[in-house]
Parts: sequence; C-alpha cells; structure tokens
Amino acid sequence: MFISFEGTEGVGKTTLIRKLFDHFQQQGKDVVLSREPGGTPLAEQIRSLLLSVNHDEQMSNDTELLLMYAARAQHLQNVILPALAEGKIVLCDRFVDSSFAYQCAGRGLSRDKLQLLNENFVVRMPDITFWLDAPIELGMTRARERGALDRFEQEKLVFFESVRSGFAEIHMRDSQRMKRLDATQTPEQVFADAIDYLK
Ligand code: Z5A
Repeated sequence: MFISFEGTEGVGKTTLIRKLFDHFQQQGKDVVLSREPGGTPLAEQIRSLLLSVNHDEQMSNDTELLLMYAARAQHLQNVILPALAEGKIVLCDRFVDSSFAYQCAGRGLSRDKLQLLNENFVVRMPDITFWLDAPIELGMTRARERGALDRFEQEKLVFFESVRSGFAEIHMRDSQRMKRLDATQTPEQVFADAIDYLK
C-alpha cells in the first residue's frame, strides 16, 4: 500500500506520519517512511536546492517544477517502487498532488506541463492520499515557531490560499483516492480519523 500525505505547511503531516509509522510497526508490518522532495541522497540534495533561500538568482517556476520531478523520478525508482515490490507499506510526506497545488495552483504554471510530466514519469500513484486541511494561518503559526523560514515558507498568505484551493480541487475530482482530514483537531484525533478510514 502506498499512502501519501498532503497539505499546506504546518498542518501536521509529519506528526501524523510518525504516528502511523509506529502503529504499523507495532502491528509487525514492514513500513517505509519517506518524503518529497527528497527520500534518497541525490533527491535530498535537490531538496536543499529547492528550499534554500541563498541563490544568486531567482529560481524560475519551470526550474522549480523540473527539479521537483527530477527528485521524484529518483525517489520513485530507487525507494517507492522497490519497497512496494517487496510488499512494504510506503508512507510518503507529499507526492504529485503537491506539484499541482504548489506549482500550478500556487505559482500559476499550466496544467499541461504537469500532465506531461505525470504521464511520462509518474508510473505509480498513491492508493490513498490524506489531505490534512486547516486554515492557512493555523499551520503557519505552528510551523513558524520553528524559526528560520525556507524558500516556500517565505511566501505570502495569498500564495498558500491558492495552494489550499489546489488541494480542494484535487479532492473534488478524486475523492475516491483523496481523503480530507480535519487538521484543526488534536494530533490524536487526526490519527484516529486516519485509522478509522484505513480500517
Ligand atoms: N513542494 C512543492 O512545491 N511541490 C512538490 O511537488 C513537493 C513539495 C513535493 C517542502 O515540504 C516544500 O516543498 C513545501 C512544498 C514544496 N513547502 N511548503 N510550505 P515540507 O513538507 O518539508 O514542508 P512543510 O509542509 O512546510 O512541512 P512542515 O512545516 O513540517 O509541516 P507538517 O509536516 O505538515 O507539520 P508538522 O511538522 O507535523 O507540525 C508542525 C508543528 O505543529 C509541530 O510543532 C507539531 O508538533 C505541531 N502540530 C502538528 N499537528 C498538530 C495538531 N493537530 N495540533 C496542534 N499542533 C500540531
């Protein structure tokens, strides 16, 4: 089973994934925890490029999209597909829906570009996607207590509102795969809702 976790910053994806990871391990299941962008040494280097604010020039939106997919190709081929082939459960912090929400809905890139990449490079979609949804300000407050902001976190509220609408759009057209979780609840309640759904 391949499960991805989506949402705007600070909504509690990492917190939920850790709880589910422990839950599956306690059940004696073989489970792999990973994230995007990243998940392999090379893809983690691409992640650093993407999140770093210290560039001498502004990163273009196309470059951002292609770097996301370069990292994804590496991650899919080297981690996700082999783990699934071995019958493991894969829990992935963000996947293709983030590209639609951030690069298309957020940055304004065309859907055709994304579709081209998905058709050619995304050979496996998640079986289930949990969309953790909460008002932007709530997630921002939670995340920003951590200190230094990365290149995405420096974006304005209006950008994240567009990203959130992007996730809502995916949820509307693919509600079979994407399950919305109310991320304003406590971590325990969010976890309980996810488990209920998985059952
Ligand atoms: N990105 C993209 O543009 N296109 C793509 O295709 C992909 C990614 C794959 C990095 O992602 C950036 O990459 C991301 C989009 C872009 N940028 N943004 N924004 P990331 O996943 O590494 O970054 P993030 O979304 O900012 O992660 P995050 O801030 O770590 O959020 P989180 O994992 O959802 O939250 P958390 O770490 O679990 O929780 C944050 C804090 O809130 C923490 O102190 C928790 O203890 C607390 N928390 C968590 N849940 C709760 C609840 N329920 N109640 C109260 N407090 C809570």
